[in-house]
Amino acid sequence: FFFPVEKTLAAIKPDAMEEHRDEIMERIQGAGFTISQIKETHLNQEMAEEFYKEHRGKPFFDELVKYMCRGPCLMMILSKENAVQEWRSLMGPTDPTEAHTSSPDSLRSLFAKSVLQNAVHGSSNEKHAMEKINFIFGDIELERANNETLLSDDA
Ligand code: DGI
Repeated sequence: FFFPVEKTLAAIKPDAMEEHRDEIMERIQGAGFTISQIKETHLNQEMAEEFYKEHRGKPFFDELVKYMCRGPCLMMILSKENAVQEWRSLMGPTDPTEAHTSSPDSLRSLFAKSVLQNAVHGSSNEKHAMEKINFIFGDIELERANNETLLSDDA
């Protein structure tokens, strides 16, 4: 059988980066994800607003943006069969109090401090995954395309 590999965008949020980065990375690899791309990104306000544009206008939007800009995030493209859903279940529910009861082994149960400071991010569907991968890693794809153009120009 052939199982198509899916990609999702995952992020370790600034406070968790400082406190739990290595442990979170070990759990990601232990769960069978391939880390296809990885980089540290310190979002500025404009980027964080774009990253979470679906939540613009909600009461927690401003504090969410501020939290995401507090320091660098670790941005990753994770690959696996059914990666979007698999990464969501490894993260656990948005609110850690819910995570503690429904999925005690999840990353948010283990590492989130509150519903806002919840340690990790993951795209909620394949469309968002594509959009956020392009937003965060688009420059890498562009670089590659430019290099290929340069190479074929040389030939
Ligand atoms: O996809 P999730 O990160 O699990 O959750 P989401 O897309 O609904 O919300 C995005 C982020 O916004 C979430 O990780 C933390 C924050 N957030 C969501 N709901 C609340 C919230 N922050 C506060 N303070 N209160 C909320 O009800």
